[in-house]
Order: sequence, then C-alpha cells, then structure tokens
Amino acid sequence: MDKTLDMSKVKPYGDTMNDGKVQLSFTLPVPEGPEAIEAAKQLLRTMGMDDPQVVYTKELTPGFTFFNCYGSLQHTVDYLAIQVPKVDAVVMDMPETDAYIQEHIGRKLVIVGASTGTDAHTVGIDAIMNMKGYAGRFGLERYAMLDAYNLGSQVANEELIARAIELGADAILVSQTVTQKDVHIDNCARFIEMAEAEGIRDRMLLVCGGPRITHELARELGFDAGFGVQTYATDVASYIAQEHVKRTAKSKQ
Ligand code: B12
Repeated sequence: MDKTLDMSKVKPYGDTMNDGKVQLSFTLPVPEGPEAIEAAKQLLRTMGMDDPQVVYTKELTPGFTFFNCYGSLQHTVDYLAIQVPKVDAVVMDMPETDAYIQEHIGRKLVIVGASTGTDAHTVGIDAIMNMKGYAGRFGLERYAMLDAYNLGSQVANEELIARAIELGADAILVSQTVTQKDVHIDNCARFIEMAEAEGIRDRMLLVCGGPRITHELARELGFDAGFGVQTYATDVASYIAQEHVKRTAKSKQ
C-alpha cells in the first residue's frame, strides 16, 4: 500500500498518489475563443482546482461552447468518517437464490411490483422483474422459486395494494422514476399510509426503487429497503429471500 495515502484526506488519483487530477466537461453560454478558455479556467480555479487546463473546446451552436478540462483538485474527503445506510443482504445468483428459498422457506415467494402513481416509466421495474432480465441477469419472473407479478406503470397505490392482498404477496415492489416537485415522496408516503391502513405493513416486505431512490430515503419514507441505479434482479431477490427468513425466525422467538 502507498505510504502517502491518508484515508482521512483522500484526493482524486490521476497517475500519482494525491495528485488530485480530475476531468470535467461543461458548456458555457459564450462564443468559442481565448476569452471562453480563460472563463473556463477561472471557473475551475473557483471550484478549487490548481493548474487548470482546457484541452478541448467546440462551439456547439453560435454562442455556446463545450469544454473538456483537467485540473488538480485541492479538496480532500475523510473516507474514514463516511457511513452509508445499506441493504443488509449477501448477493446470490439466481440458482443460489432458488436453492436458498427451497431450503429455508420451502415454498415460492410471491412478489408484486409496479411503477406507481402517474409515473409512466416501465424500463426500471421491467429490468428487475421481466423474464428476459437486464444486463445479463434474468428478472424475477425467471426464478423457479418466485411468483412475480409485474402490473406495469401508472398503477394506483390502491390497486397495487389490493392485488398484493389478493395474491397473498410476500413483497411489494414500487418503482418511482419521476421526482419533479418531489412527486415520488408524496406518492411513496401515501403508499405507506395506505399499506398501514390495510394492515399489510408488517406482513409484506415493502421495497422501493428508482434512479433517485437510496436505501436511506426509502427507510425514511417507511419502506423496508430502497434500491437505486445499477440494481439487478439478483440484489432484489437475494434481499427479499434473506429478509423473509430473518423475519420468520424472529417471529418464532
Ligand atoms: C425512457 C424515458 C422515458 C420514456 C419511458 C418509456 C417507458 N416505457 O418506460 C417516456 C418517453 C415515456 C418518458 C416520459 C417522461 N419522462 Co422520461 N425518461 C426516460 C429516460 C430517457 C430513460 C429512463 C430509463 O428507461 N432508464 C433505464 C432504466 C433501466 O434505469 P432506471 O429506471 O434507473 O432503473 C434501474 C434502477 O433505478 C432500479 N429500479 C428502478 N425501479 C425500481 C424498482 C424497484 C422495486 C427496484 C428494486 C429497483 C428499481 O433498477 C433499474 C435497473 O438497474 C430518462 C433519462 C435517463 N437517461 O435516465 C428520462 C427521464 C426519467 N424522464 C423524465 C421526464 C421528466 C419525463 C416526462 C415527465 C416528460 C414529460 N414532460 O412528459 C414523461 C413522464 C410521463 C409520466 N407520466 O411519467 C426525466 C425525469 C426528471 C425527474 N427528475 O423527475 C428524465 C430523467 C429525463 C430528464 N433528464 O429530464 N420518459
């Protein structure tokens, strides 16, 4: 390990430890030319960068210039002080998860999911649930030990909860992509209120996901877990199976 590396003062790495090198791209509403380059360099210095360099410029359209820049960041971050709430599960692949459910639960788990409220984005929930899957991982519908129902998009909270009750679901998946005016916060908060009113809050695992969802936010909103970008079916299936087993064991104590 490099002796000059201090984890309480971590800096970006370029080609030598602590050189702070970063690459940054942005567009300014100014015409291309020496003044534009100087403006970009001044901005980089203001951002805390030494030795700012503009290595590429391109006028996108008259009066707008795109920049590719390098600089050495002065700022550091205390990596040792960072604490991020995380989903507590070991990620297993599909055959492992199926075997785990077979061995520890002995029946199929029922999962119902939807993109809820006015949200019309389906690609995220499909990536997690659809048979064909996403990024080389099969979706939940493909698992032998899961019964997965994807209700699609723009599904009302009432409808999702009613279907989950009807199907005797073990887990509900809520997908939220649009976050303008915090619509996802209002919608998720209403979903949890409704789940409590219907008496399913402690009977089913409630999971939320989307590009701007974090585990921390989901927990604050009352869900059991939250998943953001770069989530795969394997993450979700592993969590649901392991958490189900943990809770069943607890309820028997
Ligand atoms: C495709 C798309 C559309 C398509 C959707 C088609 C469809 N069938 O889904 C269409 C054209 C319909 C559309 C419409 C709109 N869109 Co749009 N759309 C996108 C786009 C380009 C890609 C989204 C996507 O498919 N990502 C790929 C998937 C795989 O990623 P993901 O959703 O993040 O999912 C992953 C994780 O988040 C997670 N995940 C997601 N859900 C869940 C759920 C659970 C339970 C779990 C565990 C995990 C999980 O797992 C997935 C896999 O890793 C984004 C921009 C972008 N590049 O992201 C804008 C974007 C999402 N759209 C946006 C907007 C504003 C809209 C509209 C409101 C536009 C308008 N004014 O009409 C409408 C919305 C209408 C509505 N009522 O919802 C904004 C949202 C901004 C915001 N912060 O709210 C974005 C970011 C574009 C932008 N930069 O402005 N859109």
